Amino acid sequence: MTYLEGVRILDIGDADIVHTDTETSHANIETGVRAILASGAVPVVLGGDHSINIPCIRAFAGRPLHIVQIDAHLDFVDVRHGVRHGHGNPMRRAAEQDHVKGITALGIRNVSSTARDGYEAARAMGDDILSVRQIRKLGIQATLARIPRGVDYYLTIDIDGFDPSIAPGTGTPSHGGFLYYEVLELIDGLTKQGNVIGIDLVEVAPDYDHSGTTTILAAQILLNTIGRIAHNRR
Ligand SMILES: [Mn+2]
Repeated sequence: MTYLEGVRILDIGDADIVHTDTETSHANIETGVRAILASGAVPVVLGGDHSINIPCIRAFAGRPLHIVQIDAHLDFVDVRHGVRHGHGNPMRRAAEQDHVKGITALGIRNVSSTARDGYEAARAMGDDILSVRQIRKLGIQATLARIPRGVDYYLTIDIDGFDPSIAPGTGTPSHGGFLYYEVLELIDGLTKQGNVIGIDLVEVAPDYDHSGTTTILAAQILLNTIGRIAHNRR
């Protein structure tokens, strides 16, 4: 346990991942996130692929929240090749949960994880979807204004939401992504207009980036997110 500017930080270590057994792995993640929530702390969960969001959101059952997703891909696939709990499915699984009151998907672009019917389902289930280009036209403040205020947010950051020029270390890079300050300013605004009660950051694949810049970006955005949560907390 360490203290950073009055913030108590607990590290519960890695969830036990049983390779080839997604369901057991997810159950182990959910147990860990529930333990963090029971302690009164804000879970900050590092992936792993985006499927780890599924047990994280389950762990918040009974706590109404709005999901803010930073991602190149919509991840709203219902079932593909029999897979319901893979990294293309998390937002669909989230939207099915009673405690998830809405989803704002930011940065969605290019060839996606999700086909047309998935986009239609996402919109029908209340997903607000904005591309990087739409956000640049709107500006950060107008983008933030589309997100419900004064509620609890769960922030899920897929590193591929960033541009591959600054985050090449990921499995499905997609050009035309966010730059650092765009995401930081979105997160800064979010922590001022409501409470961020949980975070995951996913899809960092260090082996694909021998320069290490992707992991530094991930650490930088997380450190600054945690700092803003602590600073702007209500
Ligand atoms: Mn994703």
